[in-house]
Amino acid sequence: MHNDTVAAISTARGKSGVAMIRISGDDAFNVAYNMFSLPSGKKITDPVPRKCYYGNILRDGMIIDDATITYFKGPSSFTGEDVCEICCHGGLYVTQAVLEVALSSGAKMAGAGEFTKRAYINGKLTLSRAEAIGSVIDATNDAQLRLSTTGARGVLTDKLLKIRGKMLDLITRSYATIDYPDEDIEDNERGEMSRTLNEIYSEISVLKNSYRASRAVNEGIKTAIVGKPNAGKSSLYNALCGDELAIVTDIAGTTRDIIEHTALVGDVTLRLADTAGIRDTEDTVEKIGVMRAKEKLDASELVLCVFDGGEQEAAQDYEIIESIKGKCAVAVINKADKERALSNEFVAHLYENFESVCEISAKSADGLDSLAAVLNKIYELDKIDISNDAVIANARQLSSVSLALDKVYEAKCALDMGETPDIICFSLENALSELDMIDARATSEEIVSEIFSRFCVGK
Ligand SMILES: Nc1nc2c(ncn2[C@@H]2O[C@H](COP(=O)(O)OP(=O)(O)OP(=O)(O)O)[C@@H](O)[C@H]2O)c(=O)[nH]1
Ligand SMILES: [Mg+2]
Repeated sequence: MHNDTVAAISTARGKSGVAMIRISGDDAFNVAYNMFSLPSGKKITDPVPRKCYYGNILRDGMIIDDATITYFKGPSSFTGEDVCEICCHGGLYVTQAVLEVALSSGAKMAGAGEFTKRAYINGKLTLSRAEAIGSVIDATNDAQLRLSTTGARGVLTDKLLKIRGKMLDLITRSYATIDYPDEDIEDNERGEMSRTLNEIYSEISVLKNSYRASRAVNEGIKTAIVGKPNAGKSSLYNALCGDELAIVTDIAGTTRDIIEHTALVGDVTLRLADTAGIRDTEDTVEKIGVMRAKEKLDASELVLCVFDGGEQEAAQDYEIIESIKGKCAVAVINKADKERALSNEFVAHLYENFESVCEISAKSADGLDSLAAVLNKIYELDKIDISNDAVIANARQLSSVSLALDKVYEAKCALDMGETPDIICFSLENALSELDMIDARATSEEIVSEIFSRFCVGK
């Protein structure tokens, strides 16, 4: 179905030492053969797969660049088809020229994500692995890279296969009883099935719950840093971002505009916003800043509420605590390098009102590791090893896993209520097909196309 031959530049556009043009399909070798010759001028007629040859790229018989070429004979290639990879010089013009020679030699231009889509269609990759490869490319920090690499290695796929095996086994056992309708499921068989069902239920629950952690890593958490003026919000923002992005002075009311940046704290990606110190003010510009700070607080998923540990608490501190009610918020007692002037009573109040309290010095960066540990705990990254554990990586996978869990629950209830095996099987089969959507044993062409269209051309 997909054996037409396609080509694209697989490396990023821009000047670089080397660029790679990938050609995949039945005619990959013919296309490459037409445009490539060895330094002696000879053609390669019978290439050794996976061996890299050096030579020249020819356009109408003229050398336009020197390059290497590697032939991967299908199915032992990324796409599962015959593939030729040409590495030429990485100038914008030369790369485009080499691609155009491939296109004029019979290849078609590959669409977005086409190579990965072909790999998926040819059974080289499951859908969740293909998605994870996309995330490896998109990763902007170490936690995202570790999480995506785990998915790309097939850890989720393997976990799903194991759960699938247990479900199939249960279905087979239930069918065995259906074949002998006069016989009910025996008590010991019912007990055994119930144990397996509970196991399946808890394994799928763990997967479902892992989405909280993976979302914190991949998508990031909208976070507002709030507090009264001079508490050290901008200093904390700079410390977390690892750069002096926000202006810090000892003048109360320094920050007015919202400044936003992404920072990795622990394994959590924070989409951080530094805001104006919240207080009553007559200054027109600061007033707007305070209003924006309050709006940002309302719109954020997580609030880092900064208190100046070196000063006695003020009425504003209590007001700010009131405004975070109902939100996920961490109290950050700053300026730990100074003598503590906050009252014990106030600190106790913080413990009552916040998810967690940590003490730091934004100036010296002391205590930031405890803030990282608090965030890992809130987003359950203390329970999951993103370098090794199977996790649900996106909303599509979450939806399938949630529906599968509901169906397993239905099967559990049916079994507990002494229902007949066909009813239990019905729920289990539904659960199985929901679970199968994740690795696309049963996903529609439309969903598959939508997933791969998010990839760049050349991937
Ligand atoms: N000793 C000490 N001083 C700090 C610490 N963090 C911030 N400061 C000082 O506190 C003052 C205010 O810091 P900022 O980071 O500008 O405070 P802010 O909360 O952003 O202030 P506004 O933008 O005015 O609301 C500056 O003089 C900082 O150097 C700290 O951990 N220890
Ligand atoms: Mg500030």
